[in-house]
Amino acid sequence: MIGALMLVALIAPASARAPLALWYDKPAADWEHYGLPIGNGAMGAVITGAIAADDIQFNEKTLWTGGPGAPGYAYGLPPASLANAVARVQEMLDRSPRVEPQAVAAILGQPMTAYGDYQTFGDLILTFSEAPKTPGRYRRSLDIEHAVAKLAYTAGGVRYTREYFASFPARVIVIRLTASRPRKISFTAALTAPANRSAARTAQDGRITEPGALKDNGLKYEAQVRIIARGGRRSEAADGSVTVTGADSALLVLAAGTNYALHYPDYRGPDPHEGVEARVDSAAAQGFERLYRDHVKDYAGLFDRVTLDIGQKMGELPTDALVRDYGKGGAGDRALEALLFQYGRYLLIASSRAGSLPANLQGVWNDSISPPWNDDYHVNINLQMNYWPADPTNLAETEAPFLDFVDGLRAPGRVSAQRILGAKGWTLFLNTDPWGYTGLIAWPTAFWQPEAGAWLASQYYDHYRFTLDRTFLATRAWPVMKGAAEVWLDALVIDPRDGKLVVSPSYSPEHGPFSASASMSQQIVYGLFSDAAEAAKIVGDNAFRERLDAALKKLDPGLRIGSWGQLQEWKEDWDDPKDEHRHTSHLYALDPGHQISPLATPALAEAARVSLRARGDSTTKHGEAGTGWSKAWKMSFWARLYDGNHAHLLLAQLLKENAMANLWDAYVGPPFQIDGNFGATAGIAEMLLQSQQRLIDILPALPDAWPDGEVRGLRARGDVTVAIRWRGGKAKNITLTAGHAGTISIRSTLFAGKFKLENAQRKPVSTSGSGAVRSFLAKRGEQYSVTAF
Ligand code: FUC
Repeated sequence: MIGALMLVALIAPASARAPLALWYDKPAADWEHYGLPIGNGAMGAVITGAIAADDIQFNEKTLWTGGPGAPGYAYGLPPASLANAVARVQEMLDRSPRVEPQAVAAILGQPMTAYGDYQTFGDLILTFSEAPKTPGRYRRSLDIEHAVAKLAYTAGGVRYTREYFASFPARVIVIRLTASRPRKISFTAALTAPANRSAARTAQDGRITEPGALKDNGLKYEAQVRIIARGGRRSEAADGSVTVTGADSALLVLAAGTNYALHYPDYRGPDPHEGVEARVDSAAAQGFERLYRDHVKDYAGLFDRVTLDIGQKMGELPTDALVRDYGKGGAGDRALEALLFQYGRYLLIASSRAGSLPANLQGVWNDSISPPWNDDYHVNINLQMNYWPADPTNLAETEAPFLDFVDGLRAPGRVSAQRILGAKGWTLFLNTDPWGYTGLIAWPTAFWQPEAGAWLASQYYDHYRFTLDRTFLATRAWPVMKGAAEVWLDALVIDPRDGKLVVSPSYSPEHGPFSASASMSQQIVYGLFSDAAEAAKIVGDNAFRERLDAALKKLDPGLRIGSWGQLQEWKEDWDDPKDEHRHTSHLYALDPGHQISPLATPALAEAARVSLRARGDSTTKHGEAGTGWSKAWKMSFWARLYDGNHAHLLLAQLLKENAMANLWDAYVGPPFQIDGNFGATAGIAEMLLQSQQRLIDILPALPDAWPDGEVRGLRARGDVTVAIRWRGGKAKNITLTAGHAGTISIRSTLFAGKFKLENAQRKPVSTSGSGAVRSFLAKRGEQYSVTAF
């Protein structure tokens, strides 16, 4: 028996299990639907995998037009104070409760001058003159457990392989070309770039160098590729290309950078030449094996923290077929759902690492010089959503660029708050770029979200809740939160209707009229003030806490139940039950806020449910109801309402309507917009574990479609790492690892029956509480396990 088991183990060791991967049996039909993204945060590339001309489009996050150096750039600031104009709109709203967005934009809007666009850096094109017309056994894949893309095909009895990865430790993109027989690698490598820059391309000693500057703003950039062939011959051409003939294998390393620096007001740093050259040289000296080992160690160190088993079975289908066939039920559907969850984590690691800009609307991947919405940072949902999965799915490190970026908004945001609102503190208004654009644009239905700073600041406090890191709270979160709160201590006005403190003018994102105190505006400010009051207590800023407490007493929290049982979107009962607009922003207090919950505020939770049902789930004939991010947000809303089946329905709709063949989220059809990916991953995490009510809520919204499963490594607020195993829809075992000492409260159906709670030494631990909620005292660093009998 033992012998037989060992034999099985030898034939099929656990590591031989097929890794989580996307794969295709043909080259990409296009970049957007079929390209496979790799990235190390700062750099990204998309692998489309043509045999004869392999076009490796690549990016570096800081290559942007616009900003300082571009004619007319002024950070979006109006030329003179807008305080009087804002007061004029407030008076209009005092007279009449609703004013059309066009009228307000005519008074407050500003031209969007020299805002800029995120740029494609260019393409590294590998031309294989001897490539076959019809290759055999073609396979293009992206292994998301190792973050390696691979292409393989057979021709003339030779198996050719191309591997591609983006190394964070080495800060380069690495490509290796191999063949099953010697001397079979022949190709030409060349760089291309769009015409909106001065590019000087040269090749020498196996190195292509392309320094240049963007015509628009003078931003300097450089790309370098080193081509190291084993065996064969190498030659350089005057056009800056490098040709390799008859080699056994070849290693290519690509690095790119600019002289951008996240530094207001100039946003310029050192010339990129030295840094780029040092990176390619150091990578080339390391060689493929070491680059690969260090990359996988770094990547897996993050990715492997969370595993999800919902009974998925990948089967033999390529990913485009899996997407096409989705909806038939069973293990194949679960395979795609589990893959989408982990793919969101993959994309976050690949597009957001310390030392660069945060993930933008397309993460780091963009093949255009004028991408949709400039591929910027929209802050009325999109940038925020990008970071929703970071803490819950155990990827806190990926928040580093987000935190650096928001820290960096304070300096320009202070000028904007003063010039536009006449207020102290910092904020921004709808969208921003890497150049500190914190002022206004003039698009009537999307230009006025002055609470954006407050929302971003709340995310800092949420990060603190997950980590309980007091140094972070005092040194990073507090200055950001305090500054964001100062704006509203200054800028709130008294509503003549009821004497409450309100935001005015205020606008429910991209929807309806301008009014005073749209629900979302009030909820965001209320949420920030309550978080900041709590934080002030911890950091000992009592004077500020008193100001916040006093304001909170008079602040309208933005929570009203209307005539048809809905949660009102505005202070007046204007909601239309037939309205299917994609934004459901008035549910902010349910998610990501925490003012509404079925346990603490059941009536408001019911009203949120009514509103959500009316808004609908899917893409409608109006076109924009079901953007990817809108569905993803609704997943989280339903999860927080404890309706796992409805959350799952939205996940299914997102997979059917918004997932492209490469699992990138489509806005509606194209364009690709990555927030839906990140939001879906966060939504799945919310279905399995929640912790917003000082309670670790186990399987709060488990859908019927996932009766049995196991998740390991999710994070709960209070610095707890959680694993859950469930059968028949009920938790059977919960493991909690406490990062801090203190009381842990858990809510689970497991407590309905007999259970035991033990520490790592299998000693019983006593619990208090009754029914579904039990508490116990945890020691720092200890692991506890709750098991159902
Ligand atoms: C917000 C959304 C839009 C789009 C844009 C990038 O303004 O309302 O739907 O996602 O961001």
